[in-house]
Amino acid sequence: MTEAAHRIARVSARRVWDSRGRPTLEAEVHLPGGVTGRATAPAGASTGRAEARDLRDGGAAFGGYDVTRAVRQVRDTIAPALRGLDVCDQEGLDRILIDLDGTPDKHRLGGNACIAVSMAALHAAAAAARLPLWRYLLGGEPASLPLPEIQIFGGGAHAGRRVDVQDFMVMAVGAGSFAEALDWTAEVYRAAGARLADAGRLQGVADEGGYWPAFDTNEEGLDRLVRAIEDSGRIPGDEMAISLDVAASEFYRHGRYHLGLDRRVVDSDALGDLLAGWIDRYPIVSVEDPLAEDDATGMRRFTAAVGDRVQVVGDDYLVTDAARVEHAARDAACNALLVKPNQAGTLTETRAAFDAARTAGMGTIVSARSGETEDVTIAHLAVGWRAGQLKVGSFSRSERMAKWNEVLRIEEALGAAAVFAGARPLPRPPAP
Ligand code: 2PG
Ligand code: MG
Repeated sequence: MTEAAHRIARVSARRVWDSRGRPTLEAEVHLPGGVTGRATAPAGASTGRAEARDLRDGGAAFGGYDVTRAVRQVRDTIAPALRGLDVCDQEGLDRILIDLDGTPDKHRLGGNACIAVSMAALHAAAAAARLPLWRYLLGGEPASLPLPEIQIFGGGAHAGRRVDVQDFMVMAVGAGSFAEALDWTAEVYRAAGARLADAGRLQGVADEGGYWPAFDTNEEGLDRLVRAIEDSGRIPGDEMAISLDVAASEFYRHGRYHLGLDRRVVDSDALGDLLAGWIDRYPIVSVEDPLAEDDATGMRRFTAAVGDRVQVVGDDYLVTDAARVEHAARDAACNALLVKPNQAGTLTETRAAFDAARTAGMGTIVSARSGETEDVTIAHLAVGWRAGQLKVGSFSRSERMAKWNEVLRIEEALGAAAVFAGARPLPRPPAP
């Protein structure tokens, strides 16, 4: 492959539709000889305030979510700037996007335009090297398959605030392979649905495919998870553990936490105590955004109280930002990073946050957004960057299953070389 074959010939963008039926931006990077990379921007619902901003049209059409302005930015501003550049120089390309945008939150070009182009360029570079993306990223390093974190019940902003906790998830900490982790989760998902149906409470699914949380209290979600794990024939804790995304910024107002379902307004310490009580009583191994993005004291206190036993994940709190990760590591405000490329806006910045977490000894969880498409880039990033975990939503709806299925294919391609991270990335691996 000659140098010329790596020079970007054309960058294009179009509007496609995401899993919520909203417009989103898809970018393509074309190289000479028909080699192409393509990627689609995902979109969050419970977004951190310091995330990269999507560029949306506003107005009446499609609820204001249209992306024609972002598509135009790719066509008129980004494409001419990238033409002729070496597609393998991801950092150089991303630097141009950052400089062209010139704002701290990428609102001029749009975080959606930037991340789609950044990921499309990576796909094109891998295609030019004639390698699957995960293998291109590994660059000869041994692969590691992430422990999946899979939602069973959806809540919070993904279920009309029906319950306060956003994600009730399971992690197959006792599974021996990625494929086995999915087998076990499929049975838990089925068992949870069967119980809800028996109780006359099966009311469809939330945004990420987890069952709609027709619960009387937040804690009922935990009870139902444990029963579903047992019904599926797995041992709660040893084989199948629980993980929560509290997404607490969503119900934090004026320094207090408003638990709508439980009809309680609590302060930071009380919410921390409530969650610590759940950790004592249920086989919970991971809690994401236990306190709000502005509640650094609460995050520090919570991590000091339970961080030796459970993973405390920063999502809204860290927004995939290297400086924030370094700060949180110094403060011991959490011990794991949720890695969402569109929070950063380019892959280079995403990777910087990832590396900062790894250097600080923090866990790494590559994550999808609640608004997704069939794009499977994050499955490749998780394997290619050797992340400890992968969070994609539930075990239904094809925008979710596309990612799980992609990792299955990678595991199969690795054959005997496949090493599964299992529970190793977690602070307290359960006894075998
Ligand atoms: C999260 C994500 C995925 P959203 O909070 O971790 O569950 O949700 O994409 O809406 O931010
Ligand atoms: Mg989250």
